Amino acid sequence: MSVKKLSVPELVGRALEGDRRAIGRMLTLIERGGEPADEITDLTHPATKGAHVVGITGAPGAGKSTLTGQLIRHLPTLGLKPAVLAVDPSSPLTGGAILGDRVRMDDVAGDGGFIRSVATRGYAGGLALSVPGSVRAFDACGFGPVLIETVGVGQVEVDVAGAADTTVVVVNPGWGDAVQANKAGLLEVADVFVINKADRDGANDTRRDLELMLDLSHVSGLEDGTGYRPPILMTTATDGLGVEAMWEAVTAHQAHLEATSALERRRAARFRYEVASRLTTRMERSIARSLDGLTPDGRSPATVAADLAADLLA
Ligand SMILES: Nc1nc2c(ncn2[C@@H]2O[C@H](COP(=O)(O)OP(=O)(O)OP(=O)(O)O)[C@@H](O)[C@H]2O)c(=O)[nH]1
Ligand SMILES: [Mg+2]
Repeated sequence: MSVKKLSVPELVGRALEGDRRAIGRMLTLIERGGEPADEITDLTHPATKGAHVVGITGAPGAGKSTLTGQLIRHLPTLGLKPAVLAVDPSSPLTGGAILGDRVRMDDVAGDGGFIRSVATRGYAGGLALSVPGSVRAFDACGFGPVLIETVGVGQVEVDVAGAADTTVVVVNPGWGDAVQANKAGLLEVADVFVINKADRDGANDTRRDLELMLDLSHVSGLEDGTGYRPPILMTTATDGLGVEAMWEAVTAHQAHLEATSALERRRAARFRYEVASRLTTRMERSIARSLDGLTPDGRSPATVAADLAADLLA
């Protein structure tokens, strides 16, 4: 039977048993939002196991997908079952021409992992709900870590960085790249820096720039008073060089979070952010409904707004 014909509880039941088509369908419903997505949230929430969530972000073309592709190969050798959420990838995973679509991307993950790409277009604001929803679904289905690839610019980044336990910021060698990352606000969210394309000239200059900026700025880990300083790793993602060490740095950050109460704090903040996003969505819908067909009736706009607000919050 097609998974499309299943009720939401049946679908989630199958997904939790590991049925890949059911998982894919469940993710589609989460991305669409609305009542089925809320129902899935209620059903998957009790099954979560606290998977480590790792954001991989950086400028377009920095090599995020290539790095993610290497991790997808490396992590199963450590006994892990990774899932990837690629948010609006403009280039296919691993950067090669072989991976044109989702089905073939999924082949790369093999039976051990799962790769999902989400378009940001047409989902204005929706990512704030669909990203945590998808992460929760992967976690409930036994995947971990969950890797989220996203281009580090604008609101998408804000929504996604908030969803991760550990954020990896990918920069490239070359004059000014670290400065650009700083300008884009990426320094503050970085828990681990990766200078990818280390096969190119200037990797050591970039490392020096980053060290200098870390000395001068208030980066996330130093900020929380635990004395954590984001390490700087070098990788050549196309050859897989440095990828194991990069993962060790990510794991070390996770251990740091667990040893301090930082993990709990981050997850509590993430929970609040998701609740706030859900509240905003509900409020916006209610507001749209009460504005529908509203016409001037002699009362001032301030009075109309106050009266509507009283109704909405009643
Ligand atoms: N020389 C070199 N090229 C690399 C390396 N890693 C990635 N590339 C190449 O850089 C290009 C971009 O790589 P992607 O992995 O698609 O980069 P991305 O950050 O995912 O890009 P977007 O998703 O478009 O933002 C591809 O042509 C890769 O083959 C590396 O370590 N060295
Ligand atoms: Mg990419």
